[in-house]
Amino acid sequence: MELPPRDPGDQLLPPGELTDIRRRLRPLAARHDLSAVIACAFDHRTRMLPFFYADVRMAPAGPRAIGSALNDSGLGHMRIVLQQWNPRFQPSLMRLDGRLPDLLLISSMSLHTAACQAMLRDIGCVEPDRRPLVIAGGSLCVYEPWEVFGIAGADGRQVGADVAVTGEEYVLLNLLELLLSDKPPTEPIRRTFLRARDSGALDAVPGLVYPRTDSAGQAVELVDTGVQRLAGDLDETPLPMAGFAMLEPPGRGATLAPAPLAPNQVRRYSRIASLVMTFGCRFSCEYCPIPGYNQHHLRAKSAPRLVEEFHRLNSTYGLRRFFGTDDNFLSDRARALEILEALASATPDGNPLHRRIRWGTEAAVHDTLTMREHVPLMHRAGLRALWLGVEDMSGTLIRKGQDANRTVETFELLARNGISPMPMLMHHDRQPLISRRDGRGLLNQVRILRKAGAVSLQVLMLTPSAASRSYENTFRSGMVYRSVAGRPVEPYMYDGNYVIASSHQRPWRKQFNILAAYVYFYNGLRLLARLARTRTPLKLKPAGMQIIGLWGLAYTFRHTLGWMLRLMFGRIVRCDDVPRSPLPMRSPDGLAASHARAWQKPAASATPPARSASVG
Ligand code: B12
Ligand code: SF4
Repeated sequence: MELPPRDPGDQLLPPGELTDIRRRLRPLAARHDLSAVIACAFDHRTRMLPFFYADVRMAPAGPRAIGSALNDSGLGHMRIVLQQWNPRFQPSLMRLDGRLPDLLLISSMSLHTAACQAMLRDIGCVEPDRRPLVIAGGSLCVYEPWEVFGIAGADGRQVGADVAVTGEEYVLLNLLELLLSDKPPTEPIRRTFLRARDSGALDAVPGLVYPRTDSAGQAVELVDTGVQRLAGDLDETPLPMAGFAMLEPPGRGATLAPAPLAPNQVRRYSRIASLVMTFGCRFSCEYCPIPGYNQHHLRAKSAPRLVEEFHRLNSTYGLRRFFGTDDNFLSDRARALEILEALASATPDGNPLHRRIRWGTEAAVHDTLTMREHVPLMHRAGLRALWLGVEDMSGTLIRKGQDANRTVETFELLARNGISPMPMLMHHDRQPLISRRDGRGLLNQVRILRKAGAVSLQVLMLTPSAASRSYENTFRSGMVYRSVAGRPVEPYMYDGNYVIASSHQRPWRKQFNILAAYVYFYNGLRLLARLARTRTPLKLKPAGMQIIGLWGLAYTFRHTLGWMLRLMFGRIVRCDDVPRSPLPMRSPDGLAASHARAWQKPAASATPPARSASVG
């Protein structure tokens, strides 16, 4: 089931409200000398193709957006710690200006649940009176907020976040405004929070999940204040520059360095800068939670605002390579054209912007083809790579107005115009490795795409995605594995690289097929061929991607080969139920919680069932 939308007319924030709350917060924050650390959870076991390189060489936009929003609202001392760069970071040991910060904000994707929970366990060791207010957020909390509560701590007691934000910047600012309006200057903010929580004041802030605790401080149930209101006009979000100025320098230490990464060092570690341009997609694939998350709205920044962001990030930090965090950049054709034209013609400080920036993003094949006459404009705007959701060209899996011919046409068109086409394929039970009669086979399709100009390759196994329409049925059908050869399926394995949901008689062959596709695409011979053919509009890019691909392939083998052997020889135990919150969840009125799985009744029981480390 998708996340439930708010009532029509109440899905977007009133225009100007996000700007207003930022203004309202500044004088409030000035009265309190608050400090904050934002930690981004990252499970290093996920390092492999097809995200190898981008996973650690692109400082994620979520924690940076939160840092920029807090900075803009007047919070003074802040640091952003990326576990991608600081794998040994321990929140309990962090000190900012010689003291534990007032706020610990943890950002996590579902894939990195184990790393997120480890940080929560660690900060849970600090005595409650000294502990920072712990706020969790990011897509883990949007889709499965219960994962940050009721975690078994070192001494057997439950630990967890104080509150989960199931939405974007505005929800956090809304919470802070509530707390700071009521906080005496000398009171620790966590104490203010606990007072607000126990008085029911948090219920007025949509987009939170918080635990109700017993006298021993143990969570007995979760209260869900509902789905967030979305910022409809993304120009109202704070500019993203500040987020880069507070990054913790990479290192092996458990604590914080005395100063953040110097501005002239940012580009060295974050080779790519992700940038929010648009949100949402006009399609509605049943395995994708994105349209539901956006309550079926398409949201965007204006063209002048994007010109300003690209320019300021380039001039402040020397950043040159960008990645638009779009779900489907070309969903809104008119808006996309406006942005492209502005980027192609912008001359801030007198020099053409497009000469200094290169960017890539995601789009659908169909939408790209309907804009075929604008592909040269895309190139003039600095666009150099387009990740395209090809899925399965035969249409067996999904139809989004694309077929093999249209896909090939799109790839050739982009490649001719110097834009690298980057295919994203989805492998599934019904797709063979090779097909002699038609083009259904995985390798057949990789071959066609390679010939049409594909520069990189992404092949992911169709894997259930929380809050997508097909999620529950995939579990109920018995396809999803709980464990294989005694090894539990953990959250970090839900990335599409592991075969963890299949009805195939020999699922190891699916795992083998993915590896085979990568070996077919990334190999020494192909690298040599690409090096010999650099006089194309794509120049050295295909060869460069071969090198990154070969490097990532070694990691992919290391991580998934053992899993393939388990699938081959081990016993597969399947999930017999859908993962759900072990703690009862309810809305403030005692009705069904918006972020609980749809059929999950608000339970009366005050005793949470025991947690299990495995999924399912
Ligand atoms: C860019 C991107 C990537 C990049 C990330 C690179 C990087 N280092 O940044 C790459 C290509 C590597 C990638 C890979 C994957 N991705 Co990805 N990716 C995205 C994408 C398109 C944009 C992310 C982004 O920067 N958004 C912009 C920022 C500003 O938004 P945000 O992160 O959501 O943060 C906002 C809120 O969540 C909140 N917030 C965030 N953190 C915090 C913390 C606190 C304390 C608070 C209060 C609030 C808060 O405030 C922020 C500002 O509004 C999103 C979809 C989307 N449009 O968001 C998917 C998305 C994050 N990816 C997703 C997935 C599943 C993956 C993969 C597993 C591949 C796959 N199977 O699809 C891999 C995992 C790789 C890995 N090892 O981590 C899912 C995550 C779902 C989940 N339940 O966690 C998303 C949401 C897409 C989806 N299916 O819905 N991805
Ligand atoms: S086209 Fe992509 S982003 Fe849009 S709904 Fe389908 S999978 Fe999601």
